[in-house]
Amino acid sequence: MKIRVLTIFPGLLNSFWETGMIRRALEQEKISASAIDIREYAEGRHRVTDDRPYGGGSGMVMKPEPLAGAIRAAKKDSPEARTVLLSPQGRVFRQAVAREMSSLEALILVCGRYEGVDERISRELIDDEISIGDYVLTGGEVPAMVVIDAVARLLPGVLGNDDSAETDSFSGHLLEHGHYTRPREFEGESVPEVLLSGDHQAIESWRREAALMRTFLRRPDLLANRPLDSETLEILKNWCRDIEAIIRAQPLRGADTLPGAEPER
Ligand code: 9D3
Repeated sequence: MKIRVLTIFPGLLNSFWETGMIRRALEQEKISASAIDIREYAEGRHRVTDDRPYGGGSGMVMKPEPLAGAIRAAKKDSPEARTVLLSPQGRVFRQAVAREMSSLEALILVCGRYEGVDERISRELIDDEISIGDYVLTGGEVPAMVVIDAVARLLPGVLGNDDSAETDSFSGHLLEHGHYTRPREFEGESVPEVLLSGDHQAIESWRREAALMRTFLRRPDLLANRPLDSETLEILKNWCRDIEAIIRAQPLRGADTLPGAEPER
């Protein structure tokens, strides 16, 4: 996959290209990627890329001409590319969007700065607009790195293990169980016994239940409106039974009203 990032701060991506999975993917030519300085397409001695908004107001807008020049040059270099603008107005980036993008031959990522880009750019030269979530950033460069990171790890041969991208937690729509490594005891806390048992079936059941409990407590939205497999339903029903047993075992007025209870504060 060929990736071009158009930005007025190409240096922001230097350590990104030089580190970890992206570095290896570049070295192994699973991807080709680089940042292009939009300023190189700006005219005049000062190569200005922003201007004041028509109609007034605070903040600046990215001028259309340098952006159009940079996008057209990138498109000429990879005519098959999808051109994506990173902007707070875009559709929200999710794993499904990453999966969809991972099948593209080429990707041009346009990073906005200031208040945004001139609307005529998004109308004419942009195929898709992406936001990484509902919080305010200062520009599209960090979102571009988020997109590249999520997409590149899905490409065949980029992660060491070819199928680990698919077995990862989001593919199953659950959070993962906790992970443990040596030592067996760390600052008074032990590793769950079952993980040391060598009983692979018991370990597998424990992990499923731990993942489901963590998801239920932290991200119940991931469980709602989703078809659950019979094994998951069985675990949920067992929790229900346990919770009902606890509730039924309560005296009618609750332990806090029994003689000897702590007075309420
Ligand atoms: C404070 C400025 N805001 C006015 C209420 C609008 C605004 C303009 C430009 C907010 C953020 C930005 C810069 N952000 C991006 O370019 C951006 C972004 C983001 O801020 N959040 C999540 N995803 C993205 S993708 C690009």
